[in-house]
Amino acid sequence: MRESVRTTLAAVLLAGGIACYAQQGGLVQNASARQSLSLNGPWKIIVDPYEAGYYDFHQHPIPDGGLGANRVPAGKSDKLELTFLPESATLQVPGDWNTQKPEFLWYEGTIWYQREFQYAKRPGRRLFLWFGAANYQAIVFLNGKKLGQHEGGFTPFEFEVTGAVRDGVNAVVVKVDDQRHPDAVPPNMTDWWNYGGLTRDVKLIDVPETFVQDYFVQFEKGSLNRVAGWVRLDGARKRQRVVIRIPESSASATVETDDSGYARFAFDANVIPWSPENPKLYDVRVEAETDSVEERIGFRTIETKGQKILLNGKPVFLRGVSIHAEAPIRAGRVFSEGDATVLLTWAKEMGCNFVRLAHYPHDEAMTRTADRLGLLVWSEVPVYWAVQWENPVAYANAEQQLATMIERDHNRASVIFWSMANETPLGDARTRFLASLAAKARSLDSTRLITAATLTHYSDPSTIAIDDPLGQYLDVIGCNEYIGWYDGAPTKADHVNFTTVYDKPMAISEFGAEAPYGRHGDDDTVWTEEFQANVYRHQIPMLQRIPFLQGMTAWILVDFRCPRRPLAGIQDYYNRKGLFSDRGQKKQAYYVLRDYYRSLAAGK
Ligand code: GCB
Repeated sequence: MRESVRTTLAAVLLAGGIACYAQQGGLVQNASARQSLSLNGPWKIIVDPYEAGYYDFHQHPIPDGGLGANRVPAGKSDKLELTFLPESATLQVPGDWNTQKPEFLWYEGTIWYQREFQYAKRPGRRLFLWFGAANYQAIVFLNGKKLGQHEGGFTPFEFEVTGAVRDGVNAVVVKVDDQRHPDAVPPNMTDWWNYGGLTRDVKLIDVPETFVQDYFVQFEKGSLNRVAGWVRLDGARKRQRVVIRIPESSASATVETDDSGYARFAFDANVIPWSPENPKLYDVRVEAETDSVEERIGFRTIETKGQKILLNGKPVFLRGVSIHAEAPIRAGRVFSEGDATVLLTWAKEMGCNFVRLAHYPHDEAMTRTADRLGLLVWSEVPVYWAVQWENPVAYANAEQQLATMIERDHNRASVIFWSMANETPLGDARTRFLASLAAKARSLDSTRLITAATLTHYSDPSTIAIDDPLGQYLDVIGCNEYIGWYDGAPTKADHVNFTTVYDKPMAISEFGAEAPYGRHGDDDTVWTEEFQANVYRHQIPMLQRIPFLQGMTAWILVDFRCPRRPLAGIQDYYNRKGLFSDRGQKKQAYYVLRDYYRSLAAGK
């Protein structure tokens, strides 16, 4: 039964994981650089709203895995119903199901995916079946055997399948279930579309028996000429000599890994620091005796000093915008470099040096493209609104997603913030939960800043007081405020000031107003472009008055689908706070913000 699956998950997550669960810590780093067989393309599907392919009529799991067994009729009298046939419908992977067939737009539940692949195994190689993301729960089978399962819609997971892959034809079956649950992360209620499916790349990664499983390469904290980090090997030959090399700067270090395959390194390197103005990336090679891997990495430092944020030792003001992982024009979840380039180029052209990737880890293409284009990134886990703060299952799940987000992107220069949460209600249990997440993030990565988007409140009618107790666990305090939209008229901003109890920088992580593109009226008429632009015009002087403000991310770059937004003829199930429409048209507010960001960039 569903509940028993979820309870087992809790037990396993709390116990630190066992083999049957997808490997989430210790994933193959830099998966895109690895030799692999892409499993993207058309997969057969079976829509299964009752989960009849997994549970029998009394709701016990079917012993052989049901559809996961991938059986074919044994002969003409076999009454097999649970089987994929040549007539089965197909869906493209990667891709959400909602935008691939009109009848799936609102679907929430289970869809089974199946595809075959040919493989010629090579001795001495290890194989990993890798998923960029599946929203929300995936149960994975290979050649009729259950490999395990994974929960969390936005982070990669993998299974080692060295022994399970056959020479010749193989079949993968995945049950993907995107039903929402109150104990999940995110919980039931969100302000975005619950796009289901195998939403990111799927591949079979092939690595040597002992391989470079992970590495972290960055400036040593506080230094602009020393590179430091670590490397970890996985496999039988844990002790090896490993060279970390930056050929362009003729810098390298040679280390010996220990019995666990781990070694730290630090070496001088004459490299140009990465910044939005000069997003310089270097080829970095990690060469072990049995394996080597290469990727482009930028070097920069990020820290706070009092109420300032310092990038490469110098104060930086974050001119930002929030972005949902929703592709404009084609619609649907972002999954490619093309999607990422469109969104991030629009942000860059607007004068941004910063983006908030709301409200969950986006496809790796986004952070890699941000590295390339020169955009600083706020990266976030979907600890959103009303999570079950006292529930250890929810905590374990959130921590797992956080750890995997950090693990996947810890070599991205663009990423400067790990965000723990968005708009969570005040309360001791919530603060304990988030403090613990923040401690976990710091233990995994001491080089980046910890933040969260908090809710604001007034200490008197014209003063917003920044005093959320969560602030003590953060480096930068994110604040969402909607003066002019949920909070009064646009002109209210003319009289509001901010105070803080923290000697820390603050970033306004959301502000904005809603208007469909092309809807016009005067400045006081809601749902018009003029009203939205007016909100921005009154926000900017208010934000300029906040001495401890070090950045802002307007809500939001592009209109996005949202089931909570039914208003006919205006929202039509879109959140219309975009500066661009979902068709890529610029609204008036776009120009207000662009002009402000350009003047900031010009130092005015
Ligand atoms: C918020 C949420 C964001 C919503 C936005 C809105 O405060 O953080 O997820 O989409 O407001 O448009 O209401």
